[in-house]
Amino acid sequence: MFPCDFAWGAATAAYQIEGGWDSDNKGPSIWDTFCHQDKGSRVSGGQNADVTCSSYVMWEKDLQCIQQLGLTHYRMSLSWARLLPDGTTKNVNQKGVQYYNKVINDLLLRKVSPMVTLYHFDLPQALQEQGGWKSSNMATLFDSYARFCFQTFGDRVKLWITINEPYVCAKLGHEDGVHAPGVKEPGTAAYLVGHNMLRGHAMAWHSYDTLYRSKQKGAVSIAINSDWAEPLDPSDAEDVTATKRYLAFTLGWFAWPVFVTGDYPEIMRAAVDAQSKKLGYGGDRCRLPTFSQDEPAILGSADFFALNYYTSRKVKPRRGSGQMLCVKSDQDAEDVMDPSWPVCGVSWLAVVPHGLRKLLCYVKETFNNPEVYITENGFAQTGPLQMEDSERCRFYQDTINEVANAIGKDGVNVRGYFAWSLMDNFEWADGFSTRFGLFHVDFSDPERTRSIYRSGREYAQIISKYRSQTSS
Ligand code: GBH
Repeated sequence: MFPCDFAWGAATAAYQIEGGWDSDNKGPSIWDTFCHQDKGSRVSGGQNADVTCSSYVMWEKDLQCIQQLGLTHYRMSLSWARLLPDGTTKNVNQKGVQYYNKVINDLLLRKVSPMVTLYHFDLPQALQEQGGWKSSNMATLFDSYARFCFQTFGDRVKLWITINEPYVCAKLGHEDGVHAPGVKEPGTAAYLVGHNMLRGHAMAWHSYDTLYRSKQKGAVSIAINSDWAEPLDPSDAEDVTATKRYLAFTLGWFAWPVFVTGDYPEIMRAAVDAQSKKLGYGGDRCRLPTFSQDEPAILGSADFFALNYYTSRKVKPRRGSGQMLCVKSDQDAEDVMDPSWPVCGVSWLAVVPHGLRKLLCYVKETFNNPEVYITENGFAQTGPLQMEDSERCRFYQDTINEVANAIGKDGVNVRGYFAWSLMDNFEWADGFSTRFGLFHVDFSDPERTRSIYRSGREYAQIISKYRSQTSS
């Protein structure tokens, strides 16, 4: 039921695992700045990822973990500011190039294929100072960085993700201000940032398509995060419409332009425009931008669908606070959890494995049956350390079963699954208190010793079971 070349992976991101934040000429990123500013008040416990798992100096330990799990693929991200300290290709940091060359070569030597994300939240601070993602020319700067990476690593890397979760960067980074760069400009900045990220992504995809594809024969996409959502009361027409709006503002915001029309979902644009009008905000269309015909097309700018799924919601229309200018208020949907869903670790993560199967079916129907990689999915642990994490074992069994059914029974073209995460790491605003790893990392130990959780052994067994079925 899993194809023989199915990608069995685990994922990480540079800022969350590397450390070495100022080693060997690396430039600071917006996450370095965010964690260091205001006496560390931005992140839980004043923590930062200056050292974190120390993968910049302990990569071999990660490689051992990868091998112990029997992964066929490893999803990692490149630190833009490690490669290009001021963000531009005028100044290349050879130490950074050497580091990623070693990682990629070590993986290939062990027959593990890298999937490489160019951008996972960590913009070079130098580019933030020129306006960051709010500024229109970030798109071309990103394109130059992407070309540099294709040129430098593309002879060996065949799976690329341009940008991880533009939704999170746009909304948590520029509306809620709980992620770097900590901008709080509700109702305007998030749409602008999302827009420039889509433009940058499309430019990079076209660069790959015209300059590298024929030689390198890889595939490029953008990783989009979305909850699965269902109407709270399926017989209530308002709940049904609110659910459509909910999905239009999460998955649709980024997937619709790339896979369906080259523009934002109509439901989304109509909602933003109506709200703008109601609040007297400068007439139609001025908050949610439009794409220019003179730039590389957004439509068709992905070779597969990259989906990050963590949880599900039940949806009804929003009550009150319709007077606020913000994404939530445009979206006009209130989301709740079903009381029967267990919540793991963090408060937002209701454990709903069957939601993944439904979301996969929705992706198949809505986006014309694309190849899908589940680029992230995971289960968090907080509080006392539990090495015998039977709930997470159960979670991986159930989830992978749902993926098997999506493939076998629903005919979804799922090509791979990446667990988040290979190891415990710096969980953004939550710091180290939230543990997503298949390996535990002891952050009080200078050696940053990695130890496998029971769920890591479980995942390794699942992989080996399915691989032996398909290879015989
Ligand atoms: C992913 O985002 C990230 O790509 C990854 O780096 C991260 O470590 C992983 O998830 C685990 O969190 O606190 O109520 O505002 C997942 C998508 C969107 C999930 C924002 C958490 C915050 C909800 N995330 N959401 S809330």
